[in-house]
Amino acid sequence: MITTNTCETKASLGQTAVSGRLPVAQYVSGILNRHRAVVARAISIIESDLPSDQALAEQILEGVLPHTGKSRRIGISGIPGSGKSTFIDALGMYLLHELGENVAVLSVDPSSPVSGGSILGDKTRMERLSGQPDAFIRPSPSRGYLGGVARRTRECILVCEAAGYQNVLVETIGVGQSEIVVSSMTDFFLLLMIPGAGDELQGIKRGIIEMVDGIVINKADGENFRQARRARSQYETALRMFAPNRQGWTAQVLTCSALENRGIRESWQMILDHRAHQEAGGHLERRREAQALSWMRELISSGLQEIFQNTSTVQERFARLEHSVRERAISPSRAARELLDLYQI
Ligand SMILES: Nc1nc2c(ncn2[C@@H]2O[C@H](COP(=O)(O)OP(=O)(O)O)[C@@H](O)[C@H]2O)c(=O)[nH]1
Ligand SMILES: [Mg+2]
Repeated sequence: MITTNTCETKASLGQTAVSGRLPVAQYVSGILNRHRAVVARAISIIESDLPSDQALAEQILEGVLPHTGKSRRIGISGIPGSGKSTFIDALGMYLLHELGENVAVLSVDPSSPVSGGSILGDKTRMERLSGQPDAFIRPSPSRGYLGGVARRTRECILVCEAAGYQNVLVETIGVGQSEIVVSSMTDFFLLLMIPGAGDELQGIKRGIIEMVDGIVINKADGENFRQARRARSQYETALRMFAPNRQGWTAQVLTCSALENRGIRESWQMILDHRAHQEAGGHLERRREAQALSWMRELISSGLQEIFQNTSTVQERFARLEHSVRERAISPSRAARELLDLYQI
């Protein structure tokens, strides 16, 4: 036996709590058999910064890669408090109990209090879903990389996919850049909004809208109901100013109340409609191909940067050149050139 329940609890507390490592094959088979504790431990290894774990993570990923690609990858973004966790809780329950599907949730939310790698706020707000055997919920500390999206989220998606989760939902806080990152790793990018919070704040004017596949205005209940309806028609008008995106899809706008469980079915239908559109036009494959290639390029750039910064000659000169740039004794481009030349030698 590979795991016990306590093992899963430990794994969900983050890398520091994971003691010992299994052989690669056991991670791979555990993942493929949807052994939740093993999935959780594999994700901890992927998120780990230890060099020895990085090699193991790569091997695990290589092992599961042939079994990836079958899930619906859905990014859900919105400002803190817009109801993302509540929405995911309701949507997850709908997927499980109305459609008989399963779901994995990767939640990256730097605004939530983090304790030992788990995010307390989200645990409590996905109360119903977190108790379900067919739901896997994994909060991740963001580590401040790329506007709040955990660096390894992409790889975690692959692990969940290999584990046979039909739907992988990625919750992320909307702080500008994170939307770009999440939309670059998902098939459908949903922006959850609330009435009356201001367009600017919610990303409407920052070019985010061009990446959005759908908008859902949440909290359309109580005294917010009318305002939500009004917001919906305003966003619909605003969206008409944009041509359909490259895939020929025009983002839709819906309203819902995650709290009262209304509009969840419709939101899911929008995602399914988009999926059908993507599949009919061969867009899904192209989108994923483009995503994989840009991911590779991104890894090359960050890898090169790491090698560069770890080069001893560069390290020796870096501070001095920074000082000179600050003093305007040397131009930034000249300083950069000197450092790059050092690296090339
Ligand atoms: N009235 C109302 N409140 C909601 C709704 N969805 C979420 N909330 C509340 O909004 C607050 C923030 O929700 P949460 O899901 O944590 O938002 P997140 O930060 O985007 O994940 C909580 O107090 C929720 O109970 C909704 O549909 N209607
Ligand atoms: Mg949340």
